[in-house]
Amino acid sequence: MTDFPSLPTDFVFGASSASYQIEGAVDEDGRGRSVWDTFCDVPGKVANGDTGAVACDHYHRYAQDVGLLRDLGVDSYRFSIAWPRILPAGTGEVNQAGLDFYDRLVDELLAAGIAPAATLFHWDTPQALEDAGGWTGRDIAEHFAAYASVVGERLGDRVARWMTLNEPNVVTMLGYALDVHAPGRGLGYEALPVAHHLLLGHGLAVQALRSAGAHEIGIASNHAPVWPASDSDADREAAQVYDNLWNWTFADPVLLGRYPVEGMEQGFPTYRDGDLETIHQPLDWFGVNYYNPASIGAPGAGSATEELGGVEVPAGLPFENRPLAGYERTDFNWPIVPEALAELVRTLRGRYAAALPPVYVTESGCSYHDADPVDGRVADPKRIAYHDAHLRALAGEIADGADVRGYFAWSATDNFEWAEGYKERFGLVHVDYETLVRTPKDSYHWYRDLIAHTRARG
Ligand code: GCO
Repeated sequence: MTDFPSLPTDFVFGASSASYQIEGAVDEDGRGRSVWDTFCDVPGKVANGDTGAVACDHYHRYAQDVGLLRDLGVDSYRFSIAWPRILPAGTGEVNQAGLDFYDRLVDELLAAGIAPAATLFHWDTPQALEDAGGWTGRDIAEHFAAYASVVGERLGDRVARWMTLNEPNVVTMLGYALDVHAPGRGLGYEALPVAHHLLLGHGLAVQALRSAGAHEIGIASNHAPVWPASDSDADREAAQVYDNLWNWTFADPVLLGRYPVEGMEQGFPTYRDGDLETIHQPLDWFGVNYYNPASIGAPGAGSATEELGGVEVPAGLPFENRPLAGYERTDFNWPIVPEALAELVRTLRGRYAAALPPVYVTESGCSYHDADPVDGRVADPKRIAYHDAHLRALAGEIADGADVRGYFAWSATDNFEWAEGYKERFGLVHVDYETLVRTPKDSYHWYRDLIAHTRARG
């Protein structure tokens, strides 16, 4: 195959994962409970009653998984560190056995020639902290920074890239405003201070990581280009509100030191002068998680709950999700719109200009309900087409001068897809959840060839 997307020869190819989605071993070596353990125990919260108790058993099979990544040829592997493995109660006593696990993982990656890229928080808040209010309180930001110091001191010499938070917008909206993800608080608009505490945690954690000697610090920010459902003023206004909420409430404070709506911070009961300066730390890079755009209209037509995975959206919101017609969809029913990734890159360049550090796509991917392996093979041509199209979209923007330096496919292996359980499969590698056998899919071989081909041009 020679018709690969044409990317710079030093482009960083990666693959992504997250602790709770792959590790399992939830009761081992002193790990504390996380909000996801608790959430999974509540009947009806996760499809099929699935939990992360075993997941891909990566905790025990990490060496095999690193071997698969080495053979894939990725430059970098993005994983997350489980806070409750490091500080079982979220604060206080450090669990050395938890640190030891990530120490081994990092060394294994380095020995395989893969640059470790670590996320400090990919949603597994220690349950003890949630019991004390979780991200609705301001104190957790300080606890998060203390955790960042512990990890930074232990791994800062070897981790090549850091991310503080993964998708603070999803935590705020799906975990605290709605009841779709842990901790499932359903607070509606009352959840907004959560955004501020997460962002404050980000700023303090950047400072903590830097003091611990860590380099290359960023964040993984989820973005969905927002498309007004029509040209009407009402739809355009609704889209603007949604865009500010979903995209810019989380990125503007980080990159510009202000909220997208003037004075918004005054609505947060815990806001203190100086917080925005703390949040606005210089970053070495900016990570973008992209899956699809959102079509938004004025309320009244009835929210397209299929766009939200069947989520019941509370009445009284000033916007509504509408179906995005005319696009092919994944088996997860997500529209496939690679041109919106290009649009997102252009929007970020326009909005942030010189304040935008180099961009990495820290996640993009698709779920297909792949058939079980036959003779050691999983044919997944649609996953190849997805990554191919999204990488081509990036190549076009790079040719236009965008400083996009890498792409981390979500995900390295199939894994626990949160409220959807194991039904949704995003991996380049198939996992049989009965036997835990890993089988590289055709998309894995395609990605390996693309990486090798890109290097060979250099
Ligand atoms: C994310 C997610 C991943 C999901 C992926 C697919 O950061 O969005 O955290 O954990 O599995 O996005 O939904």
